[in-house]
Amino acid sequence: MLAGCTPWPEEVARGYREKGIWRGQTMGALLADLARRHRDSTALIHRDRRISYTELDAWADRLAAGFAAHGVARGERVVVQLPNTPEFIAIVFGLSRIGAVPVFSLVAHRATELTHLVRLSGATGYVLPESYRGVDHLALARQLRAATDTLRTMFVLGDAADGFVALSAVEAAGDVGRVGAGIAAYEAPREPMPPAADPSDVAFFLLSGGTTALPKLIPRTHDDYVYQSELAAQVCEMSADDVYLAALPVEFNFAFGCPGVIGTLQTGGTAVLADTPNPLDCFLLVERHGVTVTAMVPSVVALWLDAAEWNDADLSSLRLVQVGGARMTREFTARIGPGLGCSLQQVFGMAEGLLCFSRPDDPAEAVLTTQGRPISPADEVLIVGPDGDPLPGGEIGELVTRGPYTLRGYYRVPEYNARAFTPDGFFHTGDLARLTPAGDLVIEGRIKEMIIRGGDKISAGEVEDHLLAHPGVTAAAVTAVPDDLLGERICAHLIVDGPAPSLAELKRAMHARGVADYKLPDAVRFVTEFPLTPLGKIDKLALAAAAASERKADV
Ligand code: OOB
Repeated sequence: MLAGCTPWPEEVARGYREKGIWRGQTMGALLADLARRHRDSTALIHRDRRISYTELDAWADRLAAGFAAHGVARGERVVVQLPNTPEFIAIVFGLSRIGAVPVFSLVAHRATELTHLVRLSGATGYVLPESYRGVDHLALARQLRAATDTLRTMFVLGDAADGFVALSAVEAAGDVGRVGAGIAAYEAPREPMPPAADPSDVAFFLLSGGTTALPKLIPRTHDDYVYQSELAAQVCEMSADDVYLAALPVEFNFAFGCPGVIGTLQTGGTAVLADTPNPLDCFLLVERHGVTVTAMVPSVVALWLDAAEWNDADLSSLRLVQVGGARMTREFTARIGPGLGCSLQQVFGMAEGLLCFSRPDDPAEAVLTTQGRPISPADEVLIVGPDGDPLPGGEIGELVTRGPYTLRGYYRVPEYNARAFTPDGFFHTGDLARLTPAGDLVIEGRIKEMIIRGGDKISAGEVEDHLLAHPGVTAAAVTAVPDDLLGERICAHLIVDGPAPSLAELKRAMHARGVADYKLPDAVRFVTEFPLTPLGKIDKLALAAAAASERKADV
């Protein structure tokens, strides 16, 4: 396994293989297999483009050979930052075929986050859009190259500019170069590809929602991901007739493989890639392509529900809407099925692994009020107290888990891993949960310092660090405050020396530092001292409660 990653213990891995949980298939080989089975069926739709399984496979091959021809070697990391496009999918498969490891960056990431990702991963390559939503990504990339040491090649989706390699040139190099494991190889055998990746090795890195200052890298192996997305598709009863809408960004685990695009392909279905999750864009796609399944975060569902009330789009093809990523009230979940005319599936998930789904035949009340059960019988889930000991049934405690698709360690952070994992490999999720008598999981809160703003996860510590860099700010604490639309918003509690900066000033300064916009604080309060817990730590619960009560008083 790639150095810096923590493998599953040998005997555990052997058990997973013997039980057929891990099939020994790489993502690249999976696509070749799917192309053999589903040939001319439509794999991907984006705007007016339709890409068949055969085409996707041949495309991944050309990219694989092209990346290899451009010096991308097995085991090397390549940061991939692209909007929802077929290129994203083809590139991930292509890189995987040569054993290179994509690092999934969010499109919203800016210089600060990208610099961190390149440094932490030691990436030699970076795939980026030319520009996206008014942001000049070429300029960002130049800044990134100057700030980091390892980046060798920057691949751009768009026209070639000085210092960049156009993806079209990568493909062209692949066309005349080597062709590998895909079915194209059988039709046109040429030079052999570099040795294929090992199924137990890392296929790509996902990003953690972030509880520490900056995101950590989550190694996902071929074995574990091929299993996860296939199983998720089974639980969702997916078939070749299903049309999945990737309304959320595909770099988000939910839309990529829960079952997402990958699970849809594994059952021979069609994945439609949306440019935005906005209801008006997505309703057109549902109508046009007969979408049957989609996945959303609660704040997006809220927009869909409002829009569905006055919009007369025909959503009758929808059969299942998966909703997860943040907490929902029963009042809210009860609106989803009737409002969209389909079944609701609650999902508790994390990029780190564990997925819990409610099942189609669960009692209606359980679907409305719980996050269901782990998708794999091999998932182990415990609710533990502060001392780490399992709590009696029904009590609220921290959710810890291990299993065949849950990581055993983040990349290159051994000290952090020593705290986040028990010696026997259970991962501390930082989520507070309980189990119902029927065995369903209910998320009750979290102990990790994370804010869930709409679909975005923000680490309090990271925002605090940026605020502390502002002149005059002597202490900063960041908490969530409840919000009707987004679930939570970001509140900065500051102690300042001198004149208090305005919220707009703080936001401008953070933006100028190259921080992604979704992390900018929504509110600021100034205090003269922080309340402390009995252990002498900043009492964030008290701060959040004070902010919430002031907000109520304002209304
Ligand atoms: C998904 O993944 P991440 O990695 O962005 O965030 C994981 C965290 C969890 O630890 C939990 O704090 C929160 O998001 N979360 C939920 C939730 N689902 C996730 N909190 C309450 N209720 C839920 N249903 O968010 C993710 C990944 C795959 C599928 C779905 C969601």
